[in-house]
Amino acid sequence: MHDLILHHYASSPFSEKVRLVLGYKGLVWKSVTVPVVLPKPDVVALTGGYRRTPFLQIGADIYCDTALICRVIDRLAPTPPLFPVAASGMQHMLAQWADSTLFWVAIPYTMQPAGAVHIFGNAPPEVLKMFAADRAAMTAGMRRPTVADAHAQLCSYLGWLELQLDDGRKFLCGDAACIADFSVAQSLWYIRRAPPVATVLGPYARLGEWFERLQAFGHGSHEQMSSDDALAVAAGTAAVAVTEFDGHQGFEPGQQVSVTPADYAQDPVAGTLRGLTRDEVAIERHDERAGRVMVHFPRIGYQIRKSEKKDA
Ligand SMILES: N[C@@H](CCC(=O)N[C@@H](CS)C(=O)NCC(=O)O)C(=O)O
Repeated sequence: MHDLILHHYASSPFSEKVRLVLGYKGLVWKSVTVPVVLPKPDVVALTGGYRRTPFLQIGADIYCDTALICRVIDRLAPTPPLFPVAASGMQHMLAQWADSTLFWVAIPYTMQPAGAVHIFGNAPPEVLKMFAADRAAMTAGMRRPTVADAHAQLCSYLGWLELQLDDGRKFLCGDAACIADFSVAQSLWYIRRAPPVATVLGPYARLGEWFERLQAFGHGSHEQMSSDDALAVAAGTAAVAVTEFDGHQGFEPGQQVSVTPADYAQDPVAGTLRGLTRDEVAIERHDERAGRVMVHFPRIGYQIRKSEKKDA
């Protein structure tokens, strides 16, 4: 099997979700550090325009979005399972809620001035300005909660999570960890990075113990890799052949399409449609430096549109 190459940066909560999953599975992986803000030329060479963090590279296959990345990791390393049967359908719904609703309350809450000082450390004011401008452009059109909204909503959500653990269970959906635990953990991890605002977590003792259990999984073992080397891996490898195609979704294999996140960072990725299932879409594209790559997205949260040109 080719190496698992995670493209990420240290302070990214969604990356922490995947790092913990890699730890849970006890995996060995390569770590490529990507820029926190645009421009991201080496990212775009691999993804075709998707700028969000993290993404997973396996040879010339690029997996975008942690929902898909976690499924791919679980497929490659099924033990211990990330989607235990006993955790039922609820694990998926809880994970989706945490990745969207909880995340978009945890971030604005943590980024209030008292928290931002800790998140950015000694970064000069230009860096803060650049970051704010980048994220404002990325979320244009989204109504983000004020700090007051975020604080109130966060307290409700933390109360719900505490209640979920009320019967003494070890993890959110039972006695084994599941995808929902990792999705919720990333937001709490981010809040905890800013001690003056992390006091909000204080009253939730069970949640605190649960978080320590998650943290104990660690990050597996990894080695640093340069983005140049990651590009060379893609260029020197053939993407896996995608064969599954659900012809009932109004698309045909070989069609030119674009795939775009439906929520924020709506940068379309254009390519030739190769794979389509209920859960996943795969498009093939060519880049001067990365060569032929297959870029995979989850089906949920992404819009596929036909382009004009047809593939031969
Ligand atoms: N639905 C995506 C969301 C990823 C996401 O929003 N990541 C943040 C970082 S934690 C991001 O992309 N920020 C902008 C950037 O890194 O360029 C996923 O599950 O991977």
